[in-house]
Amino acid sequence: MAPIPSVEDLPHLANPLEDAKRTAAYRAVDENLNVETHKIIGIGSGSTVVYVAERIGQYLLDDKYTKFVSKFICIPTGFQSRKLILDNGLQLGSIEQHPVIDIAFDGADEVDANLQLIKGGGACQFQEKLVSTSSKLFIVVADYRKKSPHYLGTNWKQGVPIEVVPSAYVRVAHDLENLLGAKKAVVRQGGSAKAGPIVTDNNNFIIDADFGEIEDPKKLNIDIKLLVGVVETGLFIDNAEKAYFGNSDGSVEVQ
Ligand code: ABF
Repeated sequence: MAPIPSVEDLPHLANPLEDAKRTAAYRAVDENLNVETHKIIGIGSGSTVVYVAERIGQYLLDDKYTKFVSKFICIPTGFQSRKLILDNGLQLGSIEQHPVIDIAFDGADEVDANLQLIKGGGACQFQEKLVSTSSKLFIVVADYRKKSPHYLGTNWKQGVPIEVVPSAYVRVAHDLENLLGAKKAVVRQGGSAKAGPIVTDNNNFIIDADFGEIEDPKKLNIDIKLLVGVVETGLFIDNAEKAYFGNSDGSVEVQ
């Protein structure tokens, strides 16, 4: 079996952005996954976490780690995540069987200076928050575009994703704009105009609410959660332990 290639020895990928994502993800796994003590692993959604699953799969191919890694049980955050786990030869488990997770890795849409996150651009934020908040250790993996030196909402302009009960989406949009001051709150549509609103894995709708720059995401998260019809927000507050940002020059910043 081949030893695990070190990140530095890997040939660069043709696309520098993919290279940045892979470097961040590989470093995050190598520096945080303890193959002897971590057994239950949360695997998130998005394009960067693809490289997390790939890296963990590489541990399976190295004699030194095989007996540990073969015991890993990976908890998905949605259909794409389930496929990632299976495609990399890892064991698939469920959050019902394993409500306490040892370590979880996931992407983010934006990370502020206090490690507060906006997630849910991919419409999986309920499952993602269920996994990340069930995990003793939650590590974010992202490329340099996701790091915001200031407030949430500085770089991510698509708004805060909010999962809502379908019958309440008009009421929630109204309350977001009229009670919480959102500039606009729009239900997320499917690929074509005829498709209608997208439906999440939990059969709910997503509203994207534009609050501009968010100075107090902790308070906003609570205010949104209190609205009737809201299932979950894409504001992940005091949840991430660390964030790994891959840069286009191959370096990685750890926050
Ligand atoms: C997921 O990662 C979502 O929360 C988020 O929208 C997505 C972004 O990830 P990437 O930039 O890696 O595609 O967890």
